[in-house]
Amino acid sequence: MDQRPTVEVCFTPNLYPLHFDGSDIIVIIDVLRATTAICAGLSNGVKKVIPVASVEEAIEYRQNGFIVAAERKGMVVEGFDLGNSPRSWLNPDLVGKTVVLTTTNGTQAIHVARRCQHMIMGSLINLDAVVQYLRKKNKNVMLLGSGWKNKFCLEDTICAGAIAEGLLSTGEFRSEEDSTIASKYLYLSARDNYLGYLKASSHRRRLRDLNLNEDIKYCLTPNKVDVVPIYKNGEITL
Ligand code: 3SL
Repeated sequence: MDQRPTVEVCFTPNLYPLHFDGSDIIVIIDVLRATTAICAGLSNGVKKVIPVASVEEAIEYRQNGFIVAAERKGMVVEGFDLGNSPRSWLNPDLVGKTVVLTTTNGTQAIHVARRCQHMIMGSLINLDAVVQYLRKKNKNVMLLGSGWKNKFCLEDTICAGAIAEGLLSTGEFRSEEDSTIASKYLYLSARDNYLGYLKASSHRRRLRDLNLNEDIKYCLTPNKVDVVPIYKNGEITL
């Protein structure tokens, strides 16, 4: 029997119960833009991130004096300090601070998987760091795309495919699911030009319409940072 650990892809949070079979490590992926913002912020000195699923919870934290980032429909929710533009998370004022975060999809995916044994944040900007981390752990991995309101999305799937390919190409991991094969092939056709490949994708169009092209470029640039954010007891730290 093949004893190698598995790496599998789950496209969206609502499919999580169907795919979850006790995988040891869950990698949450929200390339545009939640997990990218978390990686950018923590690598820039943010102390910890507290992800919350609802704006109501975020309001409670704000009332208790926390810095709170809240995004809905791609925009900063009125009355909040910041949203999930990764570039705004590079602000030196955030160094050493705790930031509470709620977003349309990324923090929902974290919420869905919150009871797993071990959860980390993946994106294109920390791609190689995640692959190295998972190789060292040598455990069964599930790559969970955040999607858009539980619909399939291309950029998270491509990132999942990149991580899967990084592990499978070592020969140390195996996969059985068609979702993993599909993600891998999407990644292989996109890897030479993520920006061009994703030109017509729904999320890229949505953010472009909000004049967030610079964010898109940032999020689609692989290996800008060398960190692996880890979720434990409701908090994300390095
Ligand atoms: O859902 C999320 O986590 C987002 O990052 C959505 S958006 O990029 O702000 O549209």
